[in-house]
Amino acid sequence: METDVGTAEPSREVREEEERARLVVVKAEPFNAETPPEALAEAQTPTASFYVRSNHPQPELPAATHRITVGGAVETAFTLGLAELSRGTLRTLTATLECAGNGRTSMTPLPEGEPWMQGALGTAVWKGVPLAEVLGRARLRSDVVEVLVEGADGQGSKRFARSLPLSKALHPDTLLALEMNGAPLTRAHGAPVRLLVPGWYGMASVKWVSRIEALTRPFEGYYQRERYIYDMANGQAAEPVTRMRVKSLITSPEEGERVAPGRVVVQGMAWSGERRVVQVEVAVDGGESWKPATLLETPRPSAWVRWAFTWEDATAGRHTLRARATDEAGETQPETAPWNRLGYGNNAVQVRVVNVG
Ligand SMILES: Nc1nc2c(c(=O)[nH]1)N[C@H]1C(S)=C(S)[C@@H](COP(=O)(O)O)O[C@H]1N2
Ligand SMILES: [Mo]
Repeated sequence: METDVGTAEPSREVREEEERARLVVVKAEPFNAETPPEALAEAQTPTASFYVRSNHPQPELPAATHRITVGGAVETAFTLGLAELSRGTLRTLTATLECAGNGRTSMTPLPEGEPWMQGALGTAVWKGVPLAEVLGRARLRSDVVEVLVEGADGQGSKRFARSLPLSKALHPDTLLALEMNGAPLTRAHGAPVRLLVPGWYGMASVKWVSRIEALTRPFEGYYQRERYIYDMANGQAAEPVTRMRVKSLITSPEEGERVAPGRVVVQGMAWSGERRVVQVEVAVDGGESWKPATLLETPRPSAWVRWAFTWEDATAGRHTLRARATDEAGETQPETAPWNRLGYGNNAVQVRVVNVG
């Protein structure tokens, strides 16, 4: 059969070009890019606009032949192909991913690391098989404490690998994800299979999964012990970065936008790890005059909730807007997040400047 160039599917290179065109590039190689502000205003982030965070060049794994090695402290070690994995119990869920370094550029003094503003964030619908199902087949030994999941990127000790405590590894929402937003994963997001750990900062959701190992001792690897830790640089032992802290963002009006005086609808989203957000408040023009916003959806665990606030009497001039979320455990966003050497977990209240008139 002849190939009709005019109607052929765009090549992978062309698709990747398009993908990059819709992102705010932070670094070209390895590719790191933010979700653009207009995409953050959508309830679900389109895959082509979803932020990409990679510590190494993206591996290209052939879906047809890729196999995951499952071993360690298990009764039955085996390898698993993608066709076989996809015959497991498929689960679909909506989850927000935020990079632990999101918002790093507003920490003072500026920590080392990728200069993320607020766009290392997105919400997608994920489909996959619970990691617990695969671990069940392997039958974990009774002395297992953690489960290690390794990607196919990075060399030697810098191979991207992360462990999860057993309880999180066995949680039914922790998935070996095959699909994102109703389509097979793209290479940038971990094709053909990634881990999805709802409620935790993005580093836990290992892309390009190649190996799963049951451990009887805590994992000491580079991306577990040297990175993704809250190092307060005060001589105290560093704490691991885990769940996403309670946070909200304003998506409309956009930064520096000019709006008409009178009634202005302020919109945004809020999330808090595996917890539900119960309240979002908005303050206009500094001070402590916080007023409740309306949640536009029933809050769900592990996914952001959209909210709106009507600013009734906006007068001409420059104004500031702030949003502040509180979760079901009573945790509220701080004015300033605790500074740490690697600049993680910045969930401080943001200031949005708007011009009225
Ligand atoms: N194999 C592998 N998995 C990885 C990473 C990586 O560098 N290599 N980066 C992690 C980090 S820090 C984040 S925030 C998320 C980002 O996922 P995304 O690129 O699909 O948005 O992937 C995580 N999984
Ligand atoms: Mo990240």
